[in-house]
Amino acid sequence: MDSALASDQGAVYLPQTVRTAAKLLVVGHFAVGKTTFVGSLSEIRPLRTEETMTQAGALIDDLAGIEEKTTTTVAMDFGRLTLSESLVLYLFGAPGQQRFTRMWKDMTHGALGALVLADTRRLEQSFPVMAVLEEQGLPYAVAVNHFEGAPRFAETEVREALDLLPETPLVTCDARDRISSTHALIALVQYLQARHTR
Ligand SMILES: Nc1nc2c(ncn2[C@@H]2O[C@H](COP(=O)(O)OP(=O)(O)OP(=O)(O)O)[C@@H](O)[C@H]2O)c(=O)[nH]1
Ligand SMILES: [Mg+2]
Repeated sequence: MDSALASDQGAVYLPQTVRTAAKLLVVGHFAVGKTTFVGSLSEIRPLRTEETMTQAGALIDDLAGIEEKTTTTVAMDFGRLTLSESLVLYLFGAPGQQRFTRMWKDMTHGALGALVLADTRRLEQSFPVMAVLEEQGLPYAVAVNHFEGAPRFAETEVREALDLLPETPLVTCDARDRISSTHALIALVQYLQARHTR
């Protein structure tokens, strides 16, 4: 399936028809695929703040299953996606290491909502992330970023394991794939719109 996003018209500049700009966060625990997700979706060259991970972090950062990962986000990712003629999304990717939690708490200011990326191999690591969003009163949807070899669970099992409210959207995505990532983001946007109009 090919997409028909406004951004496909190829412009780096925003169309004059854009009336609404929304700030959305892409959050999740360490190495869940946030930078990959923002990079897949952004129509402009994404801003990244990757730094090489040091041996000092080896005991803290759990790299099981993602041994090829050598860098980590130390401030934020930033990207832009024009979703329709009138709506542009500004995507802010959070850093995943726990020592940066305070920093991304500040990133919630002015955001309309957040997409929480989760990994079925370490679902429990999503709890502190969702706790911050709840503390900040920021609505969120959850997208399971599927890694090869990661267990696949039924939606009800994941909902239960993450203790999600019935209204919280839960989708699956591949953060490396633009179309799949777009669908995950649309689930969040639709949820936010429904909350807004209710
Ligand atoms: N197989 C698979 N690999 C992925 C997927 N998404 C990301 N990766 C890989 O997983 C690793 C981690 O991705 P990042 O995008 O850096 O993760 P992050 O959440 O931004 O990491 P931190 O900023 O360090 O917390 C990279 O090597 C990606 O290539 C996915 O959907 N499937
Ligand atoms: Mg990152």
